[in-house]
Amino acid sequence: MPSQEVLNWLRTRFFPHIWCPGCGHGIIMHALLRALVDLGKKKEETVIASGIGCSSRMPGYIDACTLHTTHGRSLAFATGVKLANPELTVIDVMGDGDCTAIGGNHFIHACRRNIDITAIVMNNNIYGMTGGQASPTTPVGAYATTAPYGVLDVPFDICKLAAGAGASYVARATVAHPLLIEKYVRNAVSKKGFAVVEVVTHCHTQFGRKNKRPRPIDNINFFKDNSVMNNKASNMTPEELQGKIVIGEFVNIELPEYIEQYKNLIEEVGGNRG
Ligand SMILES: Cc1ncc(C[n+]2csc(CCOP(=O)(O)OP(=O)(O)O)c2C)c(N)n1
Ligand code: SF4
Ligand SMILES: [Mg+2]
Repeated sequence: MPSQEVLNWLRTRFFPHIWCPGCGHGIIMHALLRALVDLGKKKEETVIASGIGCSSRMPGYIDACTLHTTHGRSLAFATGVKLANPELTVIDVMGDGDCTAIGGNHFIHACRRNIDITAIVMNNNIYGMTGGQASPTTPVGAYATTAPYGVLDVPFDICKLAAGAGASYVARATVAHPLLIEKYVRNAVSKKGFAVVEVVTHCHTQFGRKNKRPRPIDNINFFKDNSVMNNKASNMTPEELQGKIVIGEFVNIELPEYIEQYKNLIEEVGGNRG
């Protein structure tokens, strides 16, 4: 049962929510709210943006300053909000389709820009909302409505993508590790720079029923049985890591933050003009 402090962050007037019973997205929302409560954040200073998708319905249920934007474009909205008022805590919640397919370009450029925003990517390996089409993170061989004989395309590793594109914080947990999600979200929100938390989650309705994990618990057990912490993974061979989900913090570095650089530039250019 959520604490009263967490319940205060919910727009219960919009319940029942649209998520299928047992959908992983609710576990992530709870962990996010616990992290915000822990950090002592204020609703009026916290912005939660999203695109479109089952995952992207999350801001509708959170009693903060929320934006439900267009599919794949939420990072552009979040960037605008943060630039307009850098004092705000800005969090962008996205699905794997939202973030790495239609929004892939926004994502990599937000990483390299290093603006102080937290991106939470809810990776259920599928387009849940639209009926189970394959996404850029659907594993090779998995079944989807657009891949009735199994997917051929090699999936993106979201954390490697974010690290390669220059994000200053990158971590991964699964919905079988809710305390890790909470911890990584706390660290990400506290980070000055672009921070990415990938949460491996399940869509038992669209992905699970085609891939032998039709019940929520099948997926939680799968994540528990197949996750490996990154310090342990670093001593494993590629063969041993086959099919494993490596979890942990991958990047946690200090880099020049975009708004601070922007402010410096304005001062410099303004000074030269005089
Ligand atoms: C411009 C645009 N293209 C396509 C869609 C249709 N659409 C809505 S949600 C979605 C995919 C959602 O998948 P994901 O982001 O992984 O979220 P999930 O539902 O799995 O949580 C798509 C393709 C749209 N709404 N707008
Ligand atoms: S369709 Fe999938 S992602 Fe969407 S609410 Fe149901 S279980 Fe969750
Ligand atoms: Mg998805």
